[in-house]
Amino acid sequence: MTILDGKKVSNDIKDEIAEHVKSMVSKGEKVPHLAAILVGSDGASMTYVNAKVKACERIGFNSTLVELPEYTSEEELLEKINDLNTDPNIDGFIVQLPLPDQIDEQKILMAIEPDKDVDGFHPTNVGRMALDLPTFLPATPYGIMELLERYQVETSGKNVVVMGRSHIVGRPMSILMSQKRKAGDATVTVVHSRSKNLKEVTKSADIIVAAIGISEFLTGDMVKEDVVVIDVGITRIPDQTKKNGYRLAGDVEFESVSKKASYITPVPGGVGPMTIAMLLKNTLLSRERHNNK
Ligand code: L34
Repeated sequence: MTILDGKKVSNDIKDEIAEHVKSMVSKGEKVPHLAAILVGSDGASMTYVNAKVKACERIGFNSTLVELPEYTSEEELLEKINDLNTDPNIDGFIVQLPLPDQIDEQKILMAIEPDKDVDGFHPTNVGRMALDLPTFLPATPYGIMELLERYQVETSGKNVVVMGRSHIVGRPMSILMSQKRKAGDATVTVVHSRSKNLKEVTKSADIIVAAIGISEFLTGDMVKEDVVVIDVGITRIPDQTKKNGYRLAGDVEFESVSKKASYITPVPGGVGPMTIAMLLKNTLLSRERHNNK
């Protein structure tokens, strides 16, 4: 069994980007500038956004963190987005999800200028992804593709089962892995909460991408020998033996599934850090595109 070490690979990617930034600086070019909007103070969201800002510092990007209170109105958030859309110093920005209930997420994502949408969530960029046109790939799926590629996991002709159909992970993963591309050319099945005979389907999978958001849902008895498992889930489980009061659990029961797997991502240290690395990669791409305009 080989651990797909997202922590290590994400550090490699960050080092590569940092090198690139150095050369930009030496040529007197502007360095990439990422902004993130965080609405409210959800603990997990704060952790992820802070990690994004810290990663920018580490690799020499400029970053801006816009923190808005939980009670922010949709209109106020749209105003902030407009500011960032029109600010020539910002190459790319994200609005961290989830958003509070008073804000319509779809409306917000559609307000982001596709040219600065380094999350790849705008319908224009989702459409471009589906048509295999150059675009910003959503960071989590992009990170999974990169991880599979760097570990040279064979995907061509393999049976891939994507568990979950979210707009952020499941749906784009199913599209990317069926495309003619690196880590693609797979035969993809999407399962979700209405699927029947789930175990039968997962047992037939060569590769499983678990992105349903139910902790430790996928167990050893649901997979075949030598399966490749990508665990996208990350849930905080209250645990008084931990100093922060919780432990992190994925959608996969690591203990039983890892015994059968040929490759598996851990939680933490798997998909999460890759998400951050690929966001940085998209921001670099955005800067380069702006340079060439
Ligand atoms: N707009 N919202 C937007 N873009 C995104 O790409 C995200 N996502 C998801 C939630 N909302 C978003 C993230 O950033 C999930 N996500 C994310 C990013 C980083 C990590 C996990 C999820 C991460 O770094 N995880 C660490 C553990 C961090 C911890 O201690 O909690 C890991 O090793 O998995």
